[in-house]
Amino acid sequence: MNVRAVADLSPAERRALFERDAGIEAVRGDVEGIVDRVREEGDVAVREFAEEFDGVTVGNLDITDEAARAHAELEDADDPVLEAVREAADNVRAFHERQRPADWRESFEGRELGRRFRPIDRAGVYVPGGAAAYPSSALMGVIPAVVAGVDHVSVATPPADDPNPVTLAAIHEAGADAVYQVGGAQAIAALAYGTETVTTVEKVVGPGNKWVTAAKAIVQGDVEIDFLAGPSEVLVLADGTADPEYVAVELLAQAEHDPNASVVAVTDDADLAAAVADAVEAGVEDRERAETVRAALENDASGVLHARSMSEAVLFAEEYAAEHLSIMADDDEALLDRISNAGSVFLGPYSPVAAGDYAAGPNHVLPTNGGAKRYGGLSVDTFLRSSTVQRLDRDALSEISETVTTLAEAEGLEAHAESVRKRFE
Ligand code: HSO
Ligand code: ZN
Repeated sequence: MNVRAVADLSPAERRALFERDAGIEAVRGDVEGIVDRVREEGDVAVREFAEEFDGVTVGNLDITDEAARAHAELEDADDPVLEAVREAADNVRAFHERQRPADWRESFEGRELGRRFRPIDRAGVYVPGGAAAYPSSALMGVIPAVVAGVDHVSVATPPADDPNPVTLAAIHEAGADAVYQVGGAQAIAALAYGTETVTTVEKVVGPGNKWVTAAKAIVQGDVEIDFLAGPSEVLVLADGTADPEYVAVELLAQAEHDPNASVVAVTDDADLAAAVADAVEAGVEDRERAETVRAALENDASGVLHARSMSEAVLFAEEYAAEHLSIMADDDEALLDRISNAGSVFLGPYSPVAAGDYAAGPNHVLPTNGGAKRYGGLSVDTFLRSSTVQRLDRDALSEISETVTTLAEAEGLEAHAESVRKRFE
């Protein structure tokens, strides 16, 4: 990796860094065809796509009992991976329980006003399988829905001849009510529109590849979705006090997710920048997923950048709006004060992104592609909706009656005005 100066980035280089996208346009046409077929033909289409794309002949699409069995088997074997799943689940649950908003009622001069939060009835969580089987994503998708009080949480995960028992066990541990073996765009369509086997849901969430993401873009509107998530990203904001090895391992870690992952370090210290670039280079070769890592590092949206000041570095970070922002600097809290655009922030040398990816508690389903400028990651709120409540007594209505009737008449809505006056005849 060579070091580039933020100030010298060309417009094209800036665009590559700041205008990342999930790459769904290239597959949108194909995905539309898949979604339509599932919508029209239900289980038959889902089975055909499983043969075609996953190379699996599926029997029953509903594998809820298999997930429970996988969990029980790991439990019987005292498998340490199940123990890790449980510990991670406990931390994620505890963090999300703190997010449950309380209903409130307050009196504003006789107007009693309030807000109440209710979970949606049914949520669908996509859990990737195949090459990127992530039991951790099962926890991150299902637990907030369960904590929110969603009545029926279903999970779709790709079919396999030998399904990953840890993923199934994590889905069960997280508390899913139904598990279906269906993957890709067809899974999103099945959750959105329902099939003979798959129950329709109000909201579909969870990360996936570009086919999954394109399907979410297509069904959006007919059902709610969380957001369109692209490949993983990390931005490390560091000053001269940071350990270059720690910065480098953050870049290498998220780079192993995807050849299209974006990994960036930005610092005001030229020596640190050079040391990070060297440490990244030194760290690639002996990696198991060296090819993926190498591709991600060579991505136009990745790099080691030298800023003229920490202020310039902060401005860069704000514009980048990273999924994960790691701050390794002397006064990290002062830098954090100046940051608004980040999916999740990791402060200090002992908060690697991997801690949050698995077990610290916060969610790892986060906005990518600059989405952090507009919304936050998965949370309990994702599965709630709110209603407002109002009760006015006679005096309170009288107090605002003039305002209401004046505005109603200004809008030409005479019956609105009358509905208020009637109360005082
Ligand atoms: N870093 C990913 C989540 C993940 N990491 C799952 C490991 N497993 C989200 O961008
Ligand atoms: Zn990760």
